[in-house]
Amino acid sequence: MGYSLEDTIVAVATPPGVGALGIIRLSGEDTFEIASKVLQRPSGKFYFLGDLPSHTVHYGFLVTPEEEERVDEVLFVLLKAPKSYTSQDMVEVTCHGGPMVLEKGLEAFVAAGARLARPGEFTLRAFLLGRLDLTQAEAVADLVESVSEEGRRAALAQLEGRLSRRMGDLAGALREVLVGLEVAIDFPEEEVESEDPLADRLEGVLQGIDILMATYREGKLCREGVKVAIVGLPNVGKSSLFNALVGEDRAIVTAYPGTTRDVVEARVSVGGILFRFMDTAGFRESGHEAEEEGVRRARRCMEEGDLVLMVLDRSRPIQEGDRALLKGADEKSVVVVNKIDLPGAWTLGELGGILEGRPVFQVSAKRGDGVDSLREALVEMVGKGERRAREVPLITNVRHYQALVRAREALLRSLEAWQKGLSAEFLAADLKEALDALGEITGKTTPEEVLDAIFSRFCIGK
Ligand SMILES: Nc1nc2c(ncn2[C@@H]2O[C@H](COP(=O)(O)OP(=O)(O)OP(=O)(O)O)[C@@H](O)[C@H]2O)c(=O)[nH]1
Ligand SMILES: [Mg+2]
Repeated sequence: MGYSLEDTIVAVATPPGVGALGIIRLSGEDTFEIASKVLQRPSGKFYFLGDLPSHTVHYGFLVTPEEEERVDEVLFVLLKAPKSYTSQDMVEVTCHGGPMVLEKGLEAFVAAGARLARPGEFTLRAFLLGRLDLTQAEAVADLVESVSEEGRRAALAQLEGRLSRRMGDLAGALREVLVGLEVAIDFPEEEVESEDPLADRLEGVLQGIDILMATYREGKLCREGVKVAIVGLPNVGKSSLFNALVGEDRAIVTAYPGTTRDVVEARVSVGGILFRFMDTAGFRESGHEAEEEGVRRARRCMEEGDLVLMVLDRSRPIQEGDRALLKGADEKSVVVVNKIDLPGAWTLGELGGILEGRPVFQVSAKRGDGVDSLREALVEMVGKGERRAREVPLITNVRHYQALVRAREALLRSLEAWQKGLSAEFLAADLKEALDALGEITGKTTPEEVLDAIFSRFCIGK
């Protein structure tokens, strides 16, 4: 991605397809000049946008620049630099939302001298011109893509700069320590700061980083939704449970083992949290190619799940396969004993130590008994509430998390160097590395490839 800010870019900012309205936006130094070749007053005279006051709405026609053929009847807003999304001169034209209108409108702007924008290029400009830092730019994409109430809230908080401020505080504290050290390096004969304040300050920053890192699991779940894999042997009632949890007849249920093969996903919002329930193929060796692939997918789904519902059938004796599954249970596993409406073939007591304190729910997926409590327990397990009291911004993004990990490691090294009595140069090098890692989060020191990867994720027009 080139970082040219000079040319004027244009894109349709609304989704493709038919809609009531469609918006074409432009940004760049020549925005007003270009738009003045395309936007006409109802009288047929061209507007001269440079003379219009900023942040005002105007009515007219979008025309082709040469033939002056009318393309659409429009309203447009002009935003003069620096008070715009990109902080350049911008125009946003509201057209009727049909693909033909928008395509022809876009062509008119290109014929008048604009260039088609690349994905994320408007937001990239806002970042390069310093109106947004990188966490805020990423929050724009997260906000647009947010799939749950919690995800939207976290993205907006990040867009408003809560994470940026936190990072600024941490970096500021580190920089102070570094300045002190540099003085010690340049003037070795002067009294070096006594041990405690420096170690204390480093510990303080470390603690700040730890607090942020602790929010990552929850942050990630807010942003991406909670993946709940439903697994177990064939015919135990996984698809029935899936349908009951989703509240819809989505997956095929039959009395024949081996019914489900593909992973079936359904998204449901419960208590502001997005759950992504995944129904999977029952674990067994069938010798049947499609089913075995289904089982491989089920295993992958179980590994990737944030929560795993291990389903057992209480109406038939426990199988070796059930035991094997339960032995693999870990802190993300929940045991679901199904078909409690039928006479039981075994009791929980018989499973003994195998459950190792894992939560167990007894349900009848067919009749719906116990399904609501299971759903509520899942919300509980994702664990919200705690954080709100603390008012700590959420880390929702793996890139931020990994940078925090690196900053933390560098800080631990510098602390160790200090305790070993190594010279100030050693400490300073590690501290600089920690600062760089923090700077990558906000975009101060982010390598170009990383920026490319971030902005290419955006849609065109954003
Ligand atoms: N009585 C009773 N029958 C159930 C219950 N849950 C599921 N079943 C029945 O058990 C059979 C299998 O149900 P499915 O939901 O298809 O089971 P599955 O685990 O998805 O099976 P596969 O996809 O083959 O692995 C069907 O005949 C269901 O009607 C239940 O709670 N009570
Ligand atoms: Mg099934």
